[in-house]
Amino acid sequence: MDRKKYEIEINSAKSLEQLNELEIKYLGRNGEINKLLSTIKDIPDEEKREYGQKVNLLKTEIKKYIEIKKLIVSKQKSEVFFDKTMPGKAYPKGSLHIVSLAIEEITKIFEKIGFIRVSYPEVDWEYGAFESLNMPSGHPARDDVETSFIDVPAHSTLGKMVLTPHTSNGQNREMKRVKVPPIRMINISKCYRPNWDPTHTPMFYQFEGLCVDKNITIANLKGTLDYFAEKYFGIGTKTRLRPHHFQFTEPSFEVDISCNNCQGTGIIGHPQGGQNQKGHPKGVRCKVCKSGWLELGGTGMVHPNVLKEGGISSAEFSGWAFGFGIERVIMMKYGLDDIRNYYSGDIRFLEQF
Ligand code: FA5
Repeated sequence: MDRKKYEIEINSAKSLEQLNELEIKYLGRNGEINKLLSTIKDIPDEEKREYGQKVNLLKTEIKKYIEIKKLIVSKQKSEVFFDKTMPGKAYPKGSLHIVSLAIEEITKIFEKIGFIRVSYPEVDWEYGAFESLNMPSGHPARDDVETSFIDVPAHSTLGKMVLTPHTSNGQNREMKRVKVPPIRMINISKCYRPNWDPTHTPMFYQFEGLCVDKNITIANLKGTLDYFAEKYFGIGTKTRLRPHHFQFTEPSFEVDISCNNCQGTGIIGHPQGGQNQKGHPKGVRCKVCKSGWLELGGTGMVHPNVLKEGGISSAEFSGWAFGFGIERVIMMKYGLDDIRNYYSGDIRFLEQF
């Protein structure tokens, strides 16, 4: 159906009667939408789902369009005659943004195991974003996180002002706030990096976990990651750690979670099961992960220099930290392919959540 056609028709309607007629024309039992839906039998099987989704989206759009136009027309009419006895119009309801929903959910998951939600500045000094994290001025690791600087005079000891490229700037602040561990922090804040592609936006959110206490080990870290993965992504989701490098953790890891689309096998099984000629399970490669695993983000044991800078003795205490992207976990949970949609302001996308 020509999308412009219905827009023009609905827009040029001048009365509620005309709009009612258009409603029947498009949404009625013999209307255009049902005609489109009735042709679904002629669509190839693999395209049926997408076709159905598109027609349903169109239906919602037309419904909304007519609803809004009816409001406009009745308002114009009411300027002439206002009937106080008419029932009120039901305005479309708003809802929380997909990122706000995820922040609420993640906060609750960590609060349940004693973590305290904090929010540290998204505009900070170089000291918080780098120096306090074992990345002295001029250190090449600083280039790994491309940074936007604010055009104000530098602080004599804290350096230049930056838009924080990660939530790790909260680590030093939290250590200095708590002074003596235990620390169980979940820091959720906006971060900024000059990127723009399907998996990167210039503004994005990270959530940073920090746990410091006596006898904290990688086993605690792994247990917490497993707990988070099962709560957020669903029962049965597993995590694995791969060696990596961050200047502020030692040892450092990348965390992967098992893909729920293929149950971590990387293969969508053949209905009859069995093995192919090479002895691999029969089936096709999973389109979501390709390998059975999806990359979640960075983690590791807090570097002794970072503890020291926060005023905490590394002889007495140890800790771990992680930093994951909120947009990325949403993407992984719902199988989305472009995080730029989150910020497009397109209500049709946002209404799905
Ligand atoms: C860091 O930012 C580390 N600070 C994480 C960390 C914390 C490691 C504590 C160890 C201990 P990285 O640059 O990999 O790491 O970013 C972490 C996550 O942020 C990425 O996996 C990604 O999900 C998200 N991310 C990074 N840049 C962007 C961007 N431009 N848009 C959206 N998400 C992003």
